Amino acid sequence: MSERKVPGVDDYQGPAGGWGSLAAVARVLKGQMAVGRETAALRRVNQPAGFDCPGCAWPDPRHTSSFEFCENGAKAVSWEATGKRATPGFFAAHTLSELWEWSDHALEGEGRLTHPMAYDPASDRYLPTSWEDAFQAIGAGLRALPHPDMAEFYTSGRTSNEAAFLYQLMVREYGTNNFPDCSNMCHEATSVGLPDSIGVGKGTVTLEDFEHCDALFSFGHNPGTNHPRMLGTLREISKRGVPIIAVNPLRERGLERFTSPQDPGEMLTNRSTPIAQTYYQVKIGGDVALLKGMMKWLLEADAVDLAAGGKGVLDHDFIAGHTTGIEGLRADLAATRWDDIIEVSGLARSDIEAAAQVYAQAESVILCYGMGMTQHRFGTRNVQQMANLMLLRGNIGRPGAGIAPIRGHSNVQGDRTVGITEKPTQALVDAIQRTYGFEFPLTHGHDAVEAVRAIRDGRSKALVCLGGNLAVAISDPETTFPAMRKLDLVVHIATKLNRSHLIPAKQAFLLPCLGRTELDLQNGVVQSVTVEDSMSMVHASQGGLKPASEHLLSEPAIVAGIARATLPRTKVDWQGLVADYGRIRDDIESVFPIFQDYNRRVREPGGFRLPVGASVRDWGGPDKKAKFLVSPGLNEDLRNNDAGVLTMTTIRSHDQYNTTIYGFSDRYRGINGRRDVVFMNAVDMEERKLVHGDRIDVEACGSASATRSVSRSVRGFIAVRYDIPRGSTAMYYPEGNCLVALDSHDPQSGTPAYKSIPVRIVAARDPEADGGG
Ligand SMILES: Nc1nc2c(c(=O)[nH]1)N[C@H]1C(S)=C(S)[C@@H](COP(=O)(O)OP(=O)(O)OC[C@H]3O[C@@H](n4cnc5c(=O)[nH]c(N)nc54)[C@H](O)[C@@H]3O)O[C@H]1N2
Ligand SMILES: Nc1nc2c(c(=O)[nH]1)N[C@H]1C(S)=C(S)[C@@H](COP(=O)(O)OP(=O)(O)OC[C@H]3O[C@@H](n4cnc5c(=O)[nH]c(N)nc54)[C@H](O)[C@@H]3O)O[C@H]1N2
Ligand SMILES: [Mo]
Repeated sequence: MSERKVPGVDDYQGPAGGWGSLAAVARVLKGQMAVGRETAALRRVNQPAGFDCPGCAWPDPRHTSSFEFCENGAKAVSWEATGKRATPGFFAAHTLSELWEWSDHALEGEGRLTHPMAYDPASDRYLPTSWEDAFQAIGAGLRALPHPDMAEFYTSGRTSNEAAFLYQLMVREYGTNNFPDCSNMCHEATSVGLPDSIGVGKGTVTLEDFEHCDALFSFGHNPGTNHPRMLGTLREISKRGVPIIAVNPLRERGLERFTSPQDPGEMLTNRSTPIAQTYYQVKIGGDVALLKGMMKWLLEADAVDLAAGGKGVLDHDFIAGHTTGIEGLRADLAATRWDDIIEVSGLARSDIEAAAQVYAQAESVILCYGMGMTQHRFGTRNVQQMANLMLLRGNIGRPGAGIAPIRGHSNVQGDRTVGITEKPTQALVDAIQRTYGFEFPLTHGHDAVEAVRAIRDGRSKALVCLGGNLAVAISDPETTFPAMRKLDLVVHIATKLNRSHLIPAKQAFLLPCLGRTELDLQNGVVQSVTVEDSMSMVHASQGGLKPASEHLLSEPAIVAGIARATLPRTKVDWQGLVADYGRIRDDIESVFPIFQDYNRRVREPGGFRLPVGASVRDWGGPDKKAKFLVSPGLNEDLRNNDAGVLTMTTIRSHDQYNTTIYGFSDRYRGINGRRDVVFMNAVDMEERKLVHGDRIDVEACGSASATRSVSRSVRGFIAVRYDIPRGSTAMYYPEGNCLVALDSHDPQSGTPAYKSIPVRIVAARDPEADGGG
């Protein structure tokens, strides 16, 4: 095939990290008009007395190391600490309809919000208002609803434990459990899948375990972009000679080789450290087939070894003493045919067996995974089969071994721990009753998809968002955007302007809050908040910068303001709690006893670890056993019998943080200055008579397009020939969200199937049409 030069598409040959990382940070800082604020901020990231990096939830080496350089963190911090401001003057100059035409990048690029604003339908603009007027109007709006279940309370995962706790308290006293949450779109398959199998919906490892593992499996996550500090850990593991096995349809550079900006030797000589020893380019959605293939081999090898008088390949003592359900798993694996495993995974039998061998030979294995496993219609089943694999050799609950879901937002795990859940337990009802003297219903509320459905159907009339960009993050904008316009009341608590804020209801409020980097003073006393990372470590975070505007309030103060105005007969001393966050922590401790001695322990360097039963082989439940869980089949719904159908996954570029688009490059994938790309396999392109750089249309089909008569398509993007398995294709999130029907989600966890969308790709009907960008 003659290779055409496509503007902005190159073959990136370098490692992850290295000088490119430093250059990229310099660019972002420049773009954000550095005024010294960012650099001051960067020195305080993840220091014992600094703030928690808002970039990701990867833990810090005891939170005491000197500043660990991370491109992702540097971007997140400078994006928040920017010198730019979206002032009332800015809002006076632009109607919302006008702003709607702006790109997501341009909207957030206006900088930090400075004043509480209220929507004025007559002029289609946000106008400044006072905090007290805003609170009163919001309170009146919420009280006017016929039933509390007609309001939705969304949380995004940057919210601190203190703010999240107050928020769930307010919502429960108000009377609903409608807690749509960003984790419903993220690791919900973990929160739902793992408790049934190991008794807890969290990871079981600590950072120390990575120093002792003998093999590491990485399924469906991209640390080079999304958790760059993890590359340091992977690099140490690789240097110890420990095999790292990557399972990912795309060859992600961060999983291949890394030059540590921390290592002057590597930086000066341009050397890099190889990461993955073996890279399995599984087909999208083929992971369960691979996992079942590995387990099938392990059972067979075990039988052979036992017959020869050996002690077997499985950990029989562990299985007998700690688990139930192995017989069901055996039967399921016996019924699973190699031919199907090979077809669905797209991998050779010898490769699958080799992976199983590495697993079997390692004394202690850690398995990490991310969105490539959870965001499928079978996300929960994926999670449970990974747990099965780990249980077969007792790889959970001992040093150097365990399962490690890699969380996204820096406090998404903590928010759940302190009560942001649509499925409250009787224990929570009792604890709140005991602490505050009010009761709330046990009935389940709405998760993210259910909340949008309720809004679509007119069952919910108000939406309050503590951060995030729900309308853009969730699937199906064609349903979501118009539905949200029909609301009576919308409240956004945010740092920067985004598209969700441009969908006004009858009444809409945009309330600007302090960010992590900023000094939070209450009654003249500096406050700190706390967060929980991916490994259940809780630690304090204290911002030091002068707030972006004198009109900002902290998230806890805003929540308390809304609560006071909404709940005239409240049982909670909102003002007292906000005056001293230590008191909020005392209350968290009284509602959640696992936070025992919270205020003292969080002051210790590095904070403390919350108990995780499975880490010490306490599996909970009446029988105190971990469970092998069977899910028959290999997710055949992904075997596109219909000729011509490809499976699309949606991924993050290197220059974005979820819906925040920092820039238009995706350095490690060779993309520069554009986002209108679809990564395709060369044979799939040939079959469609496409060449590299051709304009294409992508149309969702089958279950993704679901029943509604909406055509789900993306037009005029370009086809990029890429190293990805046949039948699999990828594009960026959120550009791809319009391809996912709201009803296309994992039935167990509700997680939208963002990563397995059946699509057809054809040459663009209008080849001159410009793709989005
Ligand atoms: N810089 C930056 N950092 C971030 C974020 C960000 O947007 N930008 N987001 C934060 C958040 S909220 C989250 S949840 C995390 C997300 O971090 P990741 O979990 O790394 O998220 P994704 O970019 O969605 O990438 C998922 C990976 O899964 C692979 N994949 C796709 N489909 C499949 C599949 O079927 N099987 C397998 N095995 N792999 C598959 C993709 O190729 C990709 O490498 O990162 C957090 N950190
Ligand atoms: N197709 C597709 N869709 C996806 C995904 C995917 O992989 N593919 N991933 C999903 C995942 S994993 C997630 S987590 C969701 C993310 O969904 P969200 O969490 O809703 O989205 P974010 O883009 O992280 O939110 C960004 C906004 O948060 C606000 N913000 C930033 N910092 C703060 C703060 O400190 N306080 C407050 N109050 N506001 C703040 C800013 O206004 C910013 O515009 O998207 C999901 N959607
Ligand atoms: Mo996430």
